[in-house]
Amino acid sequence: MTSLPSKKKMADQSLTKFQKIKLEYYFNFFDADGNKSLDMNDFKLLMEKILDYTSWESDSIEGKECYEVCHVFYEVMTDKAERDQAGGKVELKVWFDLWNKLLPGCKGLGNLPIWLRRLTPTLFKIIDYKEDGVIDIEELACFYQKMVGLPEDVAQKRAIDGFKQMTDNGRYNLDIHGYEQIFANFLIGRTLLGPGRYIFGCFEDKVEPFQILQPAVEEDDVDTSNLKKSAQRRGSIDLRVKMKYNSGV
Ligand SMILES: [Ca+2]
Ligand SMILES: [Ca+2]
Repeated sequence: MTSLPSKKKMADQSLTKFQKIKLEYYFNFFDADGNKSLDMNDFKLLMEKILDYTSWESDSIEGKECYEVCHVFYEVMTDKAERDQAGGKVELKVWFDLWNKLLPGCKGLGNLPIWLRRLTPTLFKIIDYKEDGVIDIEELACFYQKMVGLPEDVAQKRAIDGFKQMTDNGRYNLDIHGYEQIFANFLIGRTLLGPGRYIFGCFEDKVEPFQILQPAVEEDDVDTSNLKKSAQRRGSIDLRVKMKYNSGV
């Protein structure tokens, strides 16, 4: 006679639609071939993409660490799917079910299992390609464009907006400690509020589908003479973002 209320209470803690939108972007990051299912082929493709983006050698400390963290992630996820689901496919439902179990009562990344917790500092290192221990606006824009796949002009504008939110208008450095807190907000935040929606730079595309985006800086306005080698490898995005940020766009 008294079992129904507890079931209702559990349902109230299930993922909100905003959390599902955010978590789908996280899923898409790992779904390197884009077929809406995670498997070891995605792991191989993602590692190639990361090494190409970061210029880490596969046998470097960073490359090996990234390989190990990501490999464990894919292994655990596929093992879970083997155990819990017929066919063993890690599709979005499995992903949402996982977070539905983990997030109720979760206060921060420290409450997550280690194989998920270790992904966050790995992501931070990938974004921080200048290796100075803080993420800057140029790095964020590069990540949005090259690793998330946003169009260049969208990536630049989103990085400017996101950086302001994630640093409280530049008041704080976006170091690993700040990034982990924002990542926790990305996972745990049940509403639109908070800087966590900028982790993958994409959230606004879903909640504001008719948003008019700022036009990209014209090619003629960009002085590319001082671009360093690393910026050239990533395209001219660094300099363009800096110009837009400085001009207050
Ligand atoms: Ca896939
Ligand atoms: Ca940096």
